[in-house]
Amino acid sequence: MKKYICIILFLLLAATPLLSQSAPAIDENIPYLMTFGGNASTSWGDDDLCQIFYCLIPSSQTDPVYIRVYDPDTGGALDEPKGEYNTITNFSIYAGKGCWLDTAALVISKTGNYRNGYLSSSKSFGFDPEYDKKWYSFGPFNPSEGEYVAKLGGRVFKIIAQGISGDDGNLYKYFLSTSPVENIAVEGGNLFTYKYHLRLSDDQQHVSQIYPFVDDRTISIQVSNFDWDNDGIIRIFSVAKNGIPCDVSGDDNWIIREFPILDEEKNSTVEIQFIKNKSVQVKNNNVVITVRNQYGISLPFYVVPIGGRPVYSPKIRMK
Ligand SMILES: [Ca+2]
Ligand SMILES: [Ca+2]
Ligand SMILES: [Ca+2]
Ligand SMILES: [Ca+2]
Repeated sequence: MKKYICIILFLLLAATPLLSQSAPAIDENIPYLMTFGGNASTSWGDDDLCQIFYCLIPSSQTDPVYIRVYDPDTGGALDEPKGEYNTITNFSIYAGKGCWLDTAALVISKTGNYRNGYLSSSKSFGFDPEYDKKWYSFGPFNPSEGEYVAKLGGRVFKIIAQGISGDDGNLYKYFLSTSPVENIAVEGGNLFTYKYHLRLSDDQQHVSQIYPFVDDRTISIQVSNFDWDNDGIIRIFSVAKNGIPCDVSGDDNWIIREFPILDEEKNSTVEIQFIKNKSVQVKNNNVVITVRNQYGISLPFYVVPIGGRPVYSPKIRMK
């Protein structure tokens, strides 16, 4: 009997990470997502004033889901002012055919119709104490409204956060929930993006990480980072890479570095780790990260890493 209790406990513990469906996820250890107002300067860390995330709902989920946004306003707590707060951010949820498949988010530049699919729900937020440090819930959404993507095993909704006007930084988080009033994870659900706009911690001991998935067509990856402000180190981990350093950008520029991908790394998750500068404190550091394959197609970052975090194997690297 004891043995079975142990097995059940193990299964419960093993299942726990699958339920961390916030973006950023707890395991990523990133404080907030960020999007600046439509008139902001890119030197504040947001290269295109727009962030596109996707929610993956497994086919097993038939009950409605909600996409919840924490602190959607720009003002009060958490956010980053430039002068007076005057920023409007629009959050829009897209569903239906084309919302994932034909998206321009697959390439790094924000060209083409990245708003493909049909607009299911939309709301703009400005300086609004009603939503300061509070959750706003979009939905309910019937999972069948999402675009069916066979290779992802489920249906996809898209959420676009776009800076409309103003010049301040909006910090926020997402949660994919089965409830409109609390965060209850969708079993087997996930969130992913092709271009991660994020805020690093002010804590110099802080380490964050994100998890691009490398598919079987990839023979090399280009890791790009924007406006890193020389804040510490970026390292790459995988089954074959044990913390290889990646060059970092300074103020208001992109740095692109290429790394080969071995056969053993195909169809697996890579970890990109952000280690804060321990000698100089860089505060309010907003950065943008993309990873592209040799065709220039952006790879997805999943908040719940596919297959779990990579574990480095010295034998693979030796070969
Ligand atoms: Ca302002
Ligand atoms: Ca706020
Ligand atoms: Ca905010
Ligand atoms: Ca920055």
